[in-house]
Amino acid sequence: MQLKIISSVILCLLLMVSPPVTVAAAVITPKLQSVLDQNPSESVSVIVTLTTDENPAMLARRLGPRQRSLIVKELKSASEKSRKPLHQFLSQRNLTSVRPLWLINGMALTVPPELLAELASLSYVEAITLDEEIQLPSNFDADTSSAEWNIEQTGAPLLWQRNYDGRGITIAILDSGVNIDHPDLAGRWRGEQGDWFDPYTDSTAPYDFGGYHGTGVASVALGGNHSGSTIGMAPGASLIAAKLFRDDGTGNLSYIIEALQWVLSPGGNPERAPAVINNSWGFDDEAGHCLSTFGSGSSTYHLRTAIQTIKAAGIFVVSAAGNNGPDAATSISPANYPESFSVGATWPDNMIAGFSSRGPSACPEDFTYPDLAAPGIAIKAASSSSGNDISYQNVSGTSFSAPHVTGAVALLLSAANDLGLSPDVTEIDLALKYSAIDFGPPGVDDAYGFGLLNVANALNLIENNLLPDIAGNTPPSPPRTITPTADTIFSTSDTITLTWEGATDQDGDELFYVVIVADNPYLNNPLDIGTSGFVAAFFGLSFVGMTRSRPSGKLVIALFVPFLLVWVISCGGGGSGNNDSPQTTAYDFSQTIGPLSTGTYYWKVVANDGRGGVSESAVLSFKVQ
Ligand SMILES: [Ca+2]
Ligand SMILES: [Ca+2]
Ligand SMILES: [Ca+2]
Repeated sequence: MQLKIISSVILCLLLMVSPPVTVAAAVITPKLQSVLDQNPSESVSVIVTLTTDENPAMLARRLGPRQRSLIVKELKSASEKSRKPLHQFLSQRNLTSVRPLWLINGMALTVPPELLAELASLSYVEAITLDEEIQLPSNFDADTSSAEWNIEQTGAPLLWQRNYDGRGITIAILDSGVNIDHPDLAGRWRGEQGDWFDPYTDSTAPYDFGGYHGTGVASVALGGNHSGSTIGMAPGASLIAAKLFRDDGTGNLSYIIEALQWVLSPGGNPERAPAVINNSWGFDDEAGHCLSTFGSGSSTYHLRTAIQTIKAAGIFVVSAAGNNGPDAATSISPANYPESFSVGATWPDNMIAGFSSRGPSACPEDFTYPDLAAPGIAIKAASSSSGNDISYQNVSGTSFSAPHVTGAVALLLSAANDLGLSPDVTEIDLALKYSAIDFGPPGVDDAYGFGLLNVANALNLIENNLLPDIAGNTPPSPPRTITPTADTIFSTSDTITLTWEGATDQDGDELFYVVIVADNPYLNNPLDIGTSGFVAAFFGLSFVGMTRSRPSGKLVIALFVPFLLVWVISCGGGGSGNNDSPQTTAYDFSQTIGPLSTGTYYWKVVANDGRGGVSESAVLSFKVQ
């Protein structure tokens, strides 16, 4: 029996007091706490989030991408309402300099340390996290080999020949800024009110600074041919941009959240949201971590909520996979969120770059990492901060791989418009993956993901209705968690066996199961349940191996088994005769974990049919005393 359970989520929460469901003390994240411990008398910049009945990503999913304006309206009004008592509390203490973050139902502010405990005790405060700083990635190198090979490699010119060049599609570049007057970007700027967003200085006109990172990234997505060769994927697309970093190259999470808010509603108008956003940045210094929870010493879980909400509103999210390779499990956030489309970097000869971050993803449920590879070494890119300065640099890094995919998405959407098709974000995602050219180990792997980007092949899948049959795919039935349940109490020396009844899939798809165990009901920061101690309760039955190559991942029990049940028969008490009707507890799968320290634990099982169909069990809990 080959069971692959590779855990990469770092276990920290066991050391924390677990927040019980109903107790309303807010969480101060470990990272914030350590800052406070180091500088106990200094004011600190934080993000405060507020309790809510419906988390923003859930709200966005409920309303769906066709109701983007309503999503924005409801997020704003829900957040405004929940912020009210906090505003009051703060103004009584003369703290009025706050920035609302409706996308995550919170606000950003700088607070004196003595106020933190008081804030944390407010019943409507959900969490107080450090407003973390992030550095602009610097990916430039001095390589001077020739350039536009990279665009050719993706098959983009084949779409241009058919007049599909991204026209009518808006790309948002979230980066260091952008020089819209560079001759290769001139004419792309959409230029409506609110198309430029600079949360730091409220500058009114777009510009770039320093290494011209954003200008380079934008030029790979949609640059032109001023120098005699086309340097961008979708030269007909429109550009809008947000400046995520100050001119010194630092940025803070709260401003990134504000920029993501802007994505949903540029200039206050959700109708003008871009079709695709490019994130050539990430928490590089926390490679191998899934920054979506309170754990891992990080507070960046708000970023996950923001990205989830944008994706649910129908916006395609592309993220650079990071430059932390070649070691395994070097994924970074936000690229390693399942909602992000992550892109690794290749050489001109299609070899994966050594620096390109490798899977498996640190985030549970992120099926592949990276999703795709695209050229990322010796890329010719525009390079100037303002004005029509015709400068170029040859640059390297996954920062420049990502915009190949961003431009490809614009190309596919513009082609689809012309063809009278309207693929949604999931279909674009599938088209890119299933048309990729396989390199490295056969099938999906941890270096190339599905393979090398080929946008002409991707269009072929969309145009000829060759996408994996997602429309016709039925998600699996939910797995049914069986034991343990809320009234089960274990001791700290017990190993604990979780059992569940497998899901069924109408289409006969093989199913993968992900077991998630955490010490909080939100299942944030799942425990590392390790590679040992797995017990499958199957007797005398053979496994059918996985039929697809897939990077083994995280808390995944990647099993494909014939449907089978183990009947635990408890015979009724005494009496004559042997006709006791069996009391049955049926389960197909089990997973042994522990021992665990005292606390209440929550767990669920996710079934995935590998074709976009996912179903989740109910969440059960148990206690360890
Ligand atoms: Ca992904
Ligand atoms: Ca491969
Ligand atoms: Ca299915």
